[in-house]
Amino acid sequence: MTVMDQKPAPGHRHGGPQRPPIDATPLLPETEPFRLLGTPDAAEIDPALLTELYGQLVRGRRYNRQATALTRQGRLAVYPSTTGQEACEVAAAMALRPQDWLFPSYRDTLAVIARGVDPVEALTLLRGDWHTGYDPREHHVAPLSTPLATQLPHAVGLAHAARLRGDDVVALAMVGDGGTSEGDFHEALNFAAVWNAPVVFLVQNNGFAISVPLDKQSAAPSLAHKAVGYGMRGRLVDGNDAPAVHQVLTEAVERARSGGGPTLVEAVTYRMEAHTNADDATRYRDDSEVEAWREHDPITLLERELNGRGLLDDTMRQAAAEAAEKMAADLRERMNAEPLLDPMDLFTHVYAEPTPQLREQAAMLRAELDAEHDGGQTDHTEHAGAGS
Ligand SMILES: Cc1ncc(C[n+]2csc(CCOP(=O)(O)OP(=O)(O)O)c2C)c(N)n1
Ligand SMILES: [Mg+2]
Repeated sequence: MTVMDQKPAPGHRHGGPQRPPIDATPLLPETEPFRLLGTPDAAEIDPALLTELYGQLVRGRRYNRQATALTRQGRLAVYPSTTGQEACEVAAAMALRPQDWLFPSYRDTLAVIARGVDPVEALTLLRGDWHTGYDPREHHVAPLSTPLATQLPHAVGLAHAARLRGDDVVALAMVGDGGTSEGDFHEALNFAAVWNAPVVFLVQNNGFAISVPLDKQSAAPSLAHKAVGYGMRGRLVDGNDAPAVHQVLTEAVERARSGGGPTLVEAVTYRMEAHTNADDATRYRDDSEVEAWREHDPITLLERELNGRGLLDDTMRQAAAEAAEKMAADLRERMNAEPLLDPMDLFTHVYAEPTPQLREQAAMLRAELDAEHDGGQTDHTEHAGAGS
């Protein structure tokens, strides 16, 4: 007998009604990205929130520029810029409470520092100095994840565990449009919905996965529509409208907190720069497309609103620019200092029990370093148990 010949189990979906039909309509995302700026509803936004967002966006843009400059100066190995995506980064961090957790991708350094992580420590991985430069437990920020979408099941696991323990914790996981094609995306969303886990997924649809444009990545009506197949609410928001992203994420986070389950938010934005400093975007996209998006820049949109409400004068503009400049100067100075590194640290904290291969490699490296230092000016012997 083959599987096809077997009778369906009682209660199996194909063997009879298992549960009442679910109306998918409330799960469906907006047909047009949700916006606040430039709409009558903008008048309702708290002025304090607008000015806070403005300061953070200006600081974020400056951070992006400084980090990119550091790659050119050989001080940073790689930097995936979020120029043009600052609204998503900042709003993600601001929607969370201190006890919540952020699960960032490699592109989300800005969200990480907006959450309170030291701007230099946030770059340690991208400098190639250490696996993660900050203690994830200090600010409840998971390591920047380079393997696409692997941070998503981690976020679901943490959120589910917190719920089982009765802890008031929401996890917000960030991923790119390309990351939504990964198996981990599917597994994370499926478990999140089945378990009703307090987790929010933020997809920053910046149009590209390196050189692959969205229309070659997905045939879905929108990436937010993917939520419906898992039985989860989908939301579509203009990712360059900072107060709109802030509102949608805050609603999703608070919904998760109150037991309302997970949400998938797609923020439509644009990657203004190349994938990283190691990429040449002119090989696969037209400059005119980039120019068109300049009209929809998150800082310009916010400035328009602030000006319209008389909330942004020259003094405030200057204060925001000066605060950003101070942060950049500090970043420059500290990133230009030679880091004190022990190459043997490569093997530390990789495995609790190092494999025989790792032990062998560690011994080789130690021998090379000792030889280089002419008989061992640097003592690496303390790392004999490398990997532990
Ligand atoms: C599992 C895995 N496969 C492939 C890669 C190589 N890779 C790095 S970035 C990237 C594109 C990701 O695009 P997207 O998810 O849209 O994020 P963005 O870079 O636009 O923020 C790819 C394929 C990787 N890091 N991990
Ligand atoms: Mg992308």
